Amino acid sequence: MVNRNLEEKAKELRRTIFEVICKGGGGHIPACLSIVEILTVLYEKILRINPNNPREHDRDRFILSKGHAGVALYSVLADKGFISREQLYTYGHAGTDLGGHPDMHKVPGVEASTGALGHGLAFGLGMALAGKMDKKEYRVMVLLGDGECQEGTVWEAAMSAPQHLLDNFTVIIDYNKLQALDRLDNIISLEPLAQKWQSFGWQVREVDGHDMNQLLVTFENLPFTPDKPNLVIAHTIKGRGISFMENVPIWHYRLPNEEEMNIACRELGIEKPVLSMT
Ligand SMILES: Cc1ncc(C[n+]2csc(CCOP(=O)(O)OP(=O)(O)O)c2C)c(N)n1
Ligand SMILES: [Mg+2]
Repeated sequence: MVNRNLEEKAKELRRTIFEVICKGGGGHIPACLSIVEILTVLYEKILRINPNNPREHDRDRFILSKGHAGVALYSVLADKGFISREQLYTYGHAGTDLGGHPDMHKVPGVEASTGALGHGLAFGLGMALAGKMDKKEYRVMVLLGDGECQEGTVWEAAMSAPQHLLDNFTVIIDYNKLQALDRLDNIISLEPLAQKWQSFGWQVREVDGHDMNQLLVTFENLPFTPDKPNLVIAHTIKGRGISFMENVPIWHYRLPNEEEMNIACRELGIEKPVLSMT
């Protein structure tokens, strides 16, 4: 069962993401808000990682393939102690190592440099395959955007993983039904999504991606079946937690104005961020 601590963590993560992006002067708020519960459960309960030794050989690997939500990853890495709170708030300011897209060579805990969509799955597949070949116990998890699934590379890697019997490999799709500026269904629909992956040889589960009980039970039951890679389709709401951003495409790029910031802060239960000029 999810305890209050986990609920608090998720609430805190939402607040931090909003604050860091507003203070940094840019970023993708709704893309970050749709994965808050997924990241909270993974980093609090599932991933075997060590902030004191981020490159420990036998660690689990998590790849945020939808790298434009990098601030969500930075925020959780700061909470776990991979980076400091001070460093987190350098985001968007001159000289920072925390770019708009995460860089594995600059930020401890970032396993793959992502942002050009469509590469995280193949990257993770290689890690999972290496783990199997080396007879290691570590698991690899990759979080994809649903719009990202329109990239051809996703399907090449999706075809390959079952061939290698990679039950140590888990993909999570953040199925918020929106890509940059429209609904997926108006551009290229993914449906029938679960059946597509099943037919490629994956074990598929569908969950409410904001329900941490469901997420926890699902991740605790990995692997779903021996010798098969795992797919979790997480139904989410882009912009979850800020009413006027939820499911509204234009917020993919926008930053709130004064009035919108007041409303968002009220809903998140925080003070209005002090914006600095750098
Ligand atoms: C290869 C590539 N093409 C285009 C972009 C520009 N881009 C950034 S975010 C985004 C939308 C992605 O949608 P989705 O994967 O559903 O992520 P969400 O914003 O819903 O989290 C696009 C097209 C990119 N980063 N990489
Ligand atoms: Mg999306």
